[in-house]
Amino acid sequence: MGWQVTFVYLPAQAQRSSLRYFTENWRGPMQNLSGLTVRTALLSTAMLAGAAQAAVTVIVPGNSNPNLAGRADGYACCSGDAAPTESPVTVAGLALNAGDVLTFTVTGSVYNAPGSPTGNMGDGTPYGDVMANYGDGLAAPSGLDRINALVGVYLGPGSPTGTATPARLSFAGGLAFASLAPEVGQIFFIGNGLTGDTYSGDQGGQAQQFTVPTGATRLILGTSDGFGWYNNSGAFNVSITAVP
Ligand SMILES: [Ca+2]
Ligand SMILES: [Ca+2]
Repeated sequence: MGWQVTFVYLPAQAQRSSLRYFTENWRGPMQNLSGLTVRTALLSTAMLAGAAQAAVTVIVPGNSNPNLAGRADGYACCSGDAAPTESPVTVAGLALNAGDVLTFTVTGSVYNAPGSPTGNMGDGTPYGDVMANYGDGLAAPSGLDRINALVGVYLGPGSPTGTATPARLSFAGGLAFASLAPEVGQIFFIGNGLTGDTYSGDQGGQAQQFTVPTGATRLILGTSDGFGWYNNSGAFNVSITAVP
């Protein structure tokens, strides 16, 4: 099922009575009518739906600790952090369906201490396997050699606290993946959302695709650090788009 949209470029003499000219000369798409160029374009309903689907934008402060995703107020973690003060940011206004694919546009920088952010933007800075696995229903990524990067986690409606911790998602294979399909409760690297690496000064590349898992009702965003998010500085500006 599709929609047909026709773009007609009329010569000057036809503009005076363009509708009449059009109806009298129309014989179908892709015709050249006495110098008239008639072009047609087919837009699928899916494309129209996608065009109508605006990106959702959120601010993610540097002190957003992903280990506090979905935790009740007062839950403490990670040497000095507690909900809600260091809680990560729940993306509002984004309907999640299993199998949906999200892409991210990220600007800004964060820093794992007070002061000026490093300027490495979403992909952060190499720092060894920085994210400790605090568990309790949320699994830190393993082999993620980046501090001060944007990370996310999908959750269902309930708190992860007291539930089984899923396996850690490994990033030992690198950060230039084309797509990623995390499970609920697996904290994952997003970076700047592109295959390029802002640490290397590369702000280009392809948009990386993040699949929404079964059971996810919330997307929650934070930053990568090892402990003590409370004194972190800077912020990311993140736009999330569902690929039609
Ligand atoms: Ca810190
Ligand atoms: Ca990147």
